[in-house]
Amino acid sequence: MPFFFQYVLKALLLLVVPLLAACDPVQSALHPGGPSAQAIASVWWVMFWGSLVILTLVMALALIALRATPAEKQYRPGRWFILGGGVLFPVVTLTVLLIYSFEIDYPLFRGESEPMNIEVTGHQWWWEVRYPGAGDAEVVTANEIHIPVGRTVRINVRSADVIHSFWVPRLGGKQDAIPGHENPLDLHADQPGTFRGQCAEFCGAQHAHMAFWVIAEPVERFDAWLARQSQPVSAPAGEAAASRGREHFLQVGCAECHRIRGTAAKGDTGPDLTHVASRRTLAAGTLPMTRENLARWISASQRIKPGNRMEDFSHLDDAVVRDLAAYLHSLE
Ligand code: HEC
Ligand SMILES: [Cu+2]
Repeated sequence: MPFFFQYVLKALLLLVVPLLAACDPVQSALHPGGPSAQAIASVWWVMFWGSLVILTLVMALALIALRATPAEKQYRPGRWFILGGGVLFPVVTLTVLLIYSFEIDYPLFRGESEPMNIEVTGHQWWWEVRYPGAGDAEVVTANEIHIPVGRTVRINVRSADVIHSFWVPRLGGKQDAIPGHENPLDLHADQPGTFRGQCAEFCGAQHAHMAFWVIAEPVERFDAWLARQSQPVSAPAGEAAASRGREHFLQVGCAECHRIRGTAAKGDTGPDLTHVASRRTLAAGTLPMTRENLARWISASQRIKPGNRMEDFSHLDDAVVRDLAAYLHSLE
């Protein structure tokens, strides 16, 4: 009995994890923020209550069987009982649930005729976000997707290396990012809000640090954001540290991997840093965006996110790192 007790205790402890996780709805599929997530959540609840009812029924029958007296155990159920419970019941239940989930799922893939397009590319281990536009009007950012409230947005999901999976639980289902292939996913937010997303397909060492944010805002705010993001940077005004940082950026090798529109930095293997300081986080949700964290990231990126594809710069002088951080922090 104490043995059995241990298992029960462990099972209860395991149950606490999802219960606690559900306290923070920032990334919960059960707190939908738009119609497709709403549809998915209703399927989830129907399946949940359906299986709970069936489980209770089966457990009750098992309990009755266990407690049967020897005389009662002689009872043999008739053929109809077996056929009804073993064949008819599952076939009918599963068919009904199948048709119901098709009914709900189908509209999720039909989409709107003229959605707004955003290209999202998964990289080990960050997300590139591109708002197509002609020439300089093209906006490129990373790990943060702004969308207008009340409009359907088509995310064209791609990958630059391995298979990733794009998932914003509060806004919709998952879509795989497959190399050499483009998969669409329509998102729609009913209300302004900030929704966390996460890579949902194991893609290597730093898979867990491959998060992103979707920020749904009223159309005017979204338009203002997009207009600002499409601007190249101008020479840093004010602080001398920032101007020095700008020089370092071009000299120590950052520009080989990063683009800063309006400067000679044109690399494209790392995130576009043109407006890096306007983002909420650094390195795909790993650190909050602050000037101190920019410095920490530059000098210790391989300690903070081991194995990530940014070269190690731990050899840089503290003063250089501080200047670089001052410069990047001025890029709003
Ligand atoms: C070999 C290519 C490479 C070089 C050189 C490089 N980076 Fe990076 N950098 C990356 C990659 C890749 C990432 C994304 C890392 C991740 O999140 O997994 C990144 C991320 C960053 C980020 C976070 C951006 C964001 O939005 O999350 C900053 C800031 C940054 N690098 C600054 C620098 C600075 C400053 C230098 C020069 C001292 C530099 N990088 C040199 C490849 C590079
Ligand atoms: Cu991934």
